[in-house]
Amino acid sequence: MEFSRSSQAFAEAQHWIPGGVDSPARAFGAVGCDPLFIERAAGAYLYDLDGNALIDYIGSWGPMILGHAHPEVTAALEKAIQQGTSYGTPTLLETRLAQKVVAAIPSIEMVRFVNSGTEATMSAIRLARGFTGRNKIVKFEGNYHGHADSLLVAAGSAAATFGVPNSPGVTPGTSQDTLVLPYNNAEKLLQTMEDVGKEVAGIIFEPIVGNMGCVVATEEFCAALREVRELYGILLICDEVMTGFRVDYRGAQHLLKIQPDITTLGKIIGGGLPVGAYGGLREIMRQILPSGPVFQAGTLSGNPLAMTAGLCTLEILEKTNPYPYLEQLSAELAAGIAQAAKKHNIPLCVNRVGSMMTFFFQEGPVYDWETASRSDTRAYAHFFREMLHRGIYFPCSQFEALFVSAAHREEHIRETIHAADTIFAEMKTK
Ligand code: KE4
Repeated sequence: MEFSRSSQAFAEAQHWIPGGVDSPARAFGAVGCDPLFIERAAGAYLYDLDGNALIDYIGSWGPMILGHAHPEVTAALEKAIQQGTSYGTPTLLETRLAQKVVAAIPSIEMVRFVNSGTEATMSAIRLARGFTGRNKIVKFEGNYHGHADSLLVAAGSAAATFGVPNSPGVTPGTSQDTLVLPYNNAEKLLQTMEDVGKEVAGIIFEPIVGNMGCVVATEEFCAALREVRELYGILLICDEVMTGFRVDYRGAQHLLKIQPDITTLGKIIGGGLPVGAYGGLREIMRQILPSGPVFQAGTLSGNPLAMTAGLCTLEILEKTNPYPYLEQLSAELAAGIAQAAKKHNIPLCVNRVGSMMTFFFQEGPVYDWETASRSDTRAYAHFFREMLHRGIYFPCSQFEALFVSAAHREEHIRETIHAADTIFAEMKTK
């Protein structure tokens, strides 16, 4: 496959936009080639500037569970745009989408819409601090919650030492209020909260991690989260920006049977337009301005086009219930690629929940950042480039999840497994 027009576009973009991209995740930095510039998308396909059709397993990093340019979503947006694009006023659309989110996720009694997952998690943390009057928060290694300062923090030097900035521009003053612990380590969490639990406003976690690659919270870890919540009055902030409406219509919290105080959402609830949300128990959410003192605002929050795309997407998910189909197709993809790797003696560990999965290039198991980071990222980069040349668009990092959409069909799965098989056969000989 030829990608020269994307490379030319990338060279031009780098003159005007830092790194040539508006988000580093799409820069292909970890896979050793230029990013593709996409002209349009439909169903399971992306179409790049060079006219290549690529089977898309990113789906805009999660939102496109129905596939691209779903006719009903497109039609709803074409109708909505005739009414204008933004009013800066309340609209019924926001109430309707709020009612849908509340109906789907029992732990959410009220919800506030914002414009990104970052805004959702940033606001959720401020709310937890405002509600409890405490300053500290806890996050976990390998979990990503967007780029708010207090979340761009690496683990401190010692267990009880609070975090250190992991980006220039984040101050020690900010990061000292964030404690970073190993994910899926119940003992460490319980032990550390014994010392500092009473200072902690909230614990934010991905219930099924997408951002170190796919890793699921263990029952023991979920039990420890529930325990420290009860023992120390810490709020649980379940970050379902990626998993919300992805792994189940009722979220990962339904699968893991965990009852958070605050849930953050994004991606699918915007149907591909910029929407984030945070929601939770009424007594907590009422603390948000103007019903309460915790400040949060946004010019385009609840934008009518974004609400329309989100509403239509959730309506289609409710009406068609694609989850059994997604499970069947995703299981076939995971098993087929795992079988091909085994046949060619390529070390591969597959973690999957529903239509979200990661192929780790290692024997496994992968259950936290330390084990995920043992993956052979060079082998993954080679696999990614070879898949791309076969017209298959996988995540451009070993430490991301891939997604199957309701627009994928058996033939796409078969083509992808066959491509992986041919690549593994070549890799074995190297
Ligand atoms: P955004 O600010 O990118 O909308 O959402 C931040 C966020 C929060 N929480 C979770 C669990 C997330 O996965 C994300 C964003 N996910 C990444 C992909 N791993 C977005 C891709 C990108 O940054 O371009």
